[in-house]
Amino acid sequence: MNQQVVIIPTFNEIENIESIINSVFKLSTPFDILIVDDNSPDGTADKVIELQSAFTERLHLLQRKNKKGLGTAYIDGFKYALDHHYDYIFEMDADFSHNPNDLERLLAELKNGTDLIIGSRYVQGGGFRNWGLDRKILSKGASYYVKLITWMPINDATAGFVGYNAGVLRNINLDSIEFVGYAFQIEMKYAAYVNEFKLKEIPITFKDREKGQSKMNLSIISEALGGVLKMRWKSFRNQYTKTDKA
Ligand SMILES: Nc1nc2c(ncn2[C@@H]2O[C@H](COP(=O)(O)OP(=O)(O)OP(=O)(O)O)[C@@H](O)[C@H]2O)c(=O)[nH]1
Ligand SMILES: [Mg+2]
Repeated sequence: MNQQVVIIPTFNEIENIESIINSVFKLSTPFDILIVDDNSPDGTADKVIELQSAFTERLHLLQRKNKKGLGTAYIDGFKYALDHHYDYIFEMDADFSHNPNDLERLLAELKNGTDLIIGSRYVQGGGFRNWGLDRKILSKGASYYVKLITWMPINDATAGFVGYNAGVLRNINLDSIEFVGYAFQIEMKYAAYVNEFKLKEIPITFKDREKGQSKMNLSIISEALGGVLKMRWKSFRNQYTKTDKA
């Protein structure tokens, strides 16, 4: 019965929340939405609760008490999605950097047998709109660095617009995923890769947030630098693999 769900983590996204929800529900394919909010002081969750009366069955909300980072928000969201038996589970930002209209293209790839589909800025046809040169250099640099250390054949390792076949999330060891920022995105792809799931990139155009505050900071970068080395070590020790595969 349940099919696809888009998980959107939020922290202070009051300026985007209503329009991002409406943009997903406007699609001709029915996607459910799960908002994972970390007690945003701007009242993002209250707005979601208000909208739930219009979209009763399809709009879900997980409220966490404190700001605990994007990575753990997704892990909690994945567990919720698996408990609710969704077949296809997506990650998307609330700030319109990812275009909700691309969800249908991503879903089609999962239905065609890809296990983890990546909306990629670094394949033919992909790119950016209005992103600063500093962020571009950082993102591209991170991707080269990840390839150098992990040998994972993915061009956009930090991409946050991705979809999973539920089997991926059931079979990788979610409890071993420890990172919270860009490194979280890398770690999820790497865990799927070392478990021999089929990863694929299709082009998307990423655009800078127009509304709301950026949450980018230096600790996110330093986490990724050391984190990628640690991931390599964890994979040697088989920590991304479940011993009791479903
Ligand atoms: N629940 C939760 N969501 C978060 C947290 N940090 C960021 N987010 C959300 O995760 C998504 C991506 O975060 P962004 O702040 O857009 O990160 P970014 O794209 O690297 O940087 P900017 O767009 O410049 O802000 C957005 O929907 C945020 O609201 C957090 O600690 N908890
Ligand atoms: Mg953003």
